[in-house]
Amino acid sequence: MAADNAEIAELFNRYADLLEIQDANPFRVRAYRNAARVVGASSRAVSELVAEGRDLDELPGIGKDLATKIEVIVHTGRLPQLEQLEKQVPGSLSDLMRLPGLGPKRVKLLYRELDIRSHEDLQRAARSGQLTALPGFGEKTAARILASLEHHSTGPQRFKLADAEQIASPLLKYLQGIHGVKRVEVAGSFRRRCATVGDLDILVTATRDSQVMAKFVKYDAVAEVLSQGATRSTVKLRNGIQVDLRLMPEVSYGAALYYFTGSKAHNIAVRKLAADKGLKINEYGVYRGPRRIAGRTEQELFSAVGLPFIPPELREARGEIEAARAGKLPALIELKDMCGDLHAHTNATDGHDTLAAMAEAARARGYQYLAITDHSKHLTVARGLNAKQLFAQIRAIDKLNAKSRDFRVLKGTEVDILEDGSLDLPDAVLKELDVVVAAVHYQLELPVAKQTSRILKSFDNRYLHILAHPTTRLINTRPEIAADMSKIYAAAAAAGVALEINANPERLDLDDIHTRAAHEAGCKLVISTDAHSTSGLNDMRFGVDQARRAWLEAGEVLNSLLLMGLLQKLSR
Ligand code: DGT
Ligand code: CA
Ligand code: CA
Repeated sequence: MAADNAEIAELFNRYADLLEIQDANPFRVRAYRNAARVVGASSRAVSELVAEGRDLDELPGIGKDLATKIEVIVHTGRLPQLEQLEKQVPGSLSDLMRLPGLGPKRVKLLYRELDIRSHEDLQRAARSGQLTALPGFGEKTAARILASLEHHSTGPQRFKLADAEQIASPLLKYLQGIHGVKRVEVAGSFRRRCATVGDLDILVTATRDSQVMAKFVKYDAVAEVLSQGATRSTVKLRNGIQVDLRLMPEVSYGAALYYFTGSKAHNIAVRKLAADKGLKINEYGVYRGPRRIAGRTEQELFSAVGLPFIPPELREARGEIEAARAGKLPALIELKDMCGDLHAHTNATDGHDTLAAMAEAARARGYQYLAITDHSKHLTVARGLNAKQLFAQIRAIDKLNAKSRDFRVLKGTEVDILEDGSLDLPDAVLKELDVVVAAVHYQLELPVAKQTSRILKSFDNRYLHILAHPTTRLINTRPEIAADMSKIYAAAAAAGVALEINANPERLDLDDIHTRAAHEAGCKLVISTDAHSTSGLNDMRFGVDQARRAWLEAGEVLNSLLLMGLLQKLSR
């Protein structure tokens, strides 16, 4: 099988990293970053487009030259230009670029001056105090680098859910295409929609003559076959993810799906409940003595133990079994309940698409509204807007809105929360906006007391509506800020400030646990994509997943309300 979207994107990103370290033309660097983003976000496997003979230059920002490179990667899994460049600069420098605080300039300096090529080299240099001898590297920087290296190396690598989806989808297609295969489904943490997954647990049913077990281990992306059997095999793919495949009899499919969806703690609790009724549950069914009384579907299994169907997202032994017994399971929010998005960027700052294109994409999704929330001036790397530029955008939005009746672009900002807790734009402009989203973007290492009071202080500004990505974590890359979240929830609830579930799959912030705590503390909540392009609006479903894991119902998320209801609830 050909290279998948994630592999193509990875090669382009690495190439862009090395070009940047070599001070290449910024436009060239941007073109490769854009290609990585477009391919990575594509809902279809680019290798299929190639196989169908489609013109890749239909993809936004992909010209002839990039299209050819993509084809080469699809066919060979390699980017020869990258290999060429790696003869001049070590490819591993690109891993260093992904550490927070290390850009191309610093990585180049580390390499030139101290011959640092890897995480290990860097850790050694930071520990021995060598780093502080370099210009621009103080004690603080060295400490931060050490902290992030440690964060990186803790525990086994888990895969972000969106990455796991990119990996799973061509594999599922491959399995479905095998003769005799009937059902194919991913269970485990993937089905529970956890923010990250450790491995993929796939279940299949098939006819007797199907070659599915033999063909699974022959999948092109398999790097290593860890075990192989008639009904169970485990492989490791090239990108490092492990995949378990189990072939189940049709009569046991529901029981197996249930068993391997987990979580383990949930399963144990339900097994105990069943035991009290004299029943035994395993991956083949529900048994009374030797007799199987259920197992073909999950519904059958739940009925047999006297429970209503419990959605996979709730199966964490966090009170769902008690709620199910009492008939009090929440009616979980769904993607189709969402009426709009409250956090999006345009090419006025660091977004890729125009205001009009973003609005049109939101309308095409069936939304009623989209808040444009470009960055404020303090965030210079994103070319944040000053008051004057924001007023200009406000006028542009008025003009756009004058042309449409059924859709409204909301005027907004993602304003920086400064170190003293004040906001980066004057009240005179904030009061002109429909949606003021505020966020912490720098000074992430403040001690708990300072960070907490900084955020609490920002709530004093009565124009602030929403606190964006409250913990600022980036999954697998940056830990949560040190802040007293329970104080923040209490203050937000009291002040009427809404908290954001940022749906970007790199963030998912608030996560499920924080969201549930915030909800219980009485906070208003929104789900927003933080889209930096029209395709970024598609990330909404990942935020909805986390909201479901937090037990939220439609109506409990402000942007599941129609425009008038939303504006009413947003107001403080
Ligand atoms: P992960 O892969 O770390 O993201 O988390 P899960 O929940 O997917 O865990 P995993 O892959 O170890 O197993 C999938 C499900 O299968 C798990 O939630 C419960 C079930 N399961 C697997 N092995 C066992 C076992 O030995 N005993 C029990 N009770 N359940 C198991
Ligand atoms: Ca798993
Ligand atoms: Ca597993």
